Amino acid sequence: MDPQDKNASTSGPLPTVATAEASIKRLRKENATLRKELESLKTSVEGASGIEWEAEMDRGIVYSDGHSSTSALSAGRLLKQLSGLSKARSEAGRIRNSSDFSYLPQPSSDIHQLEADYVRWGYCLVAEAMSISQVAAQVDRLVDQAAAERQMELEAKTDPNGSSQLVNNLVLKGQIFRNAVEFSEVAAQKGPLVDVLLTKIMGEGFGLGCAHGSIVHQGGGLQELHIDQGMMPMPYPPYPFGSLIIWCYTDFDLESGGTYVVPGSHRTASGTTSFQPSVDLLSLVDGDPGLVSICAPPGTCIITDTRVLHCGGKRLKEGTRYAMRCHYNRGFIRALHEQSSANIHVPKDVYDVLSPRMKQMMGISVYSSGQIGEQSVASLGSTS
Ligand SMILES: O=C(O)CCC(=O)C(=O)O
Ligand SMILES: [Fe+2]
Repeated sequence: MDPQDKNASTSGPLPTVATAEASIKRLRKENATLRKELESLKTSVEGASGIEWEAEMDRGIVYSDGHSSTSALSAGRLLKQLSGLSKARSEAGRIRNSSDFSYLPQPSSDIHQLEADYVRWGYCLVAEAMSISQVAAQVDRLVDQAAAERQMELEAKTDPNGSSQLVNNLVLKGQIFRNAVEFSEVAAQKGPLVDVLLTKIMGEGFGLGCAHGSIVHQGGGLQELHIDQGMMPMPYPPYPFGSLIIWCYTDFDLESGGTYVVPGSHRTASGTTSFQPSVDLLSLVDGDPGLVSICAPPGTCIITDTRVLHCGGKRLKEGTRYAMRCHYNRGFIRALHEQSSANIHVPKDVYDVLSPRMKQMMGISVYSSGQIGEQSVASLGSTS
């Protein structure tokens, strides 16, 4: 050992450096102990639930809710608890503007704020996502298309008294809408920011479920409270399957028929999805802040988690609420939605101008975001 350096701040003899062999031996031993510990911590899947194979085989093919052939409607059965509630609350004046609550999402361009709002409340509001002139161009085309569909008596009505109209399959009805659907800055100045957020939510290569124009006149627009992944069999994993986004073309608030939402009804802080087979949905609706109407100026893009309880709001005042609603799904989920038939027939003149991304979003081209699953195992290398 070298003589001790008297200038060193340490006192006493310097430690002896172990030889490489001794270190390797010690680390090998430590490694073996840790591996053993890990093994003992792994719980066996077998026998964990106490359910016997015989009984399970006897039950046959059933989902957890016991309705095999209609399990995709399991959320619907639960939502029956809330049937008529949005109407009753609207008539009783029990729905408040989201702007009454300073802690609820406000329009923002700050990605950290937007992500925080989305995580905490199940939605966020991208400020000035479309400019006023971009909104005007979209509304012009939508109004035109809606009039043509009425004239041909082909319009989709969502209220029996004609107080609203849906213009389905917008991707087939104009480049201006396709540009918005694929977040081009030509149609939406903050489209790229919306794209980044949706990619964070659903992963790369997410697809389009539907894109439609929503036209709501006075007295129209009210829907039953629902979640947008209701067609998925329960129980749900701790993440959303998709995201509905709403491009606000006109003002959103209680009087205008702004979307009703139960902020925070999508998940708990620990990440569990609130919407479970045993959940008391009314207690979710009556929590804090309860049922509110989203307030946002024209040009805002509302991004929602498909697990959050919400519904179309009733327009109380004169005039018309215009919006475009686009539902996106994780890439492996087939691009379809109850209101969309966009992929059943794509006219050749439209097909010819679809961008590669639009085709991918519509499920027309192969979904593959590179290496997936078993294909990528080799690239992981050895873990031992
Ligand atoms: O238009 C709205 O405000 C909400 C619509 C909605 O919830 C839906 O289409 O799933
Ligand atoms: Fe919805």
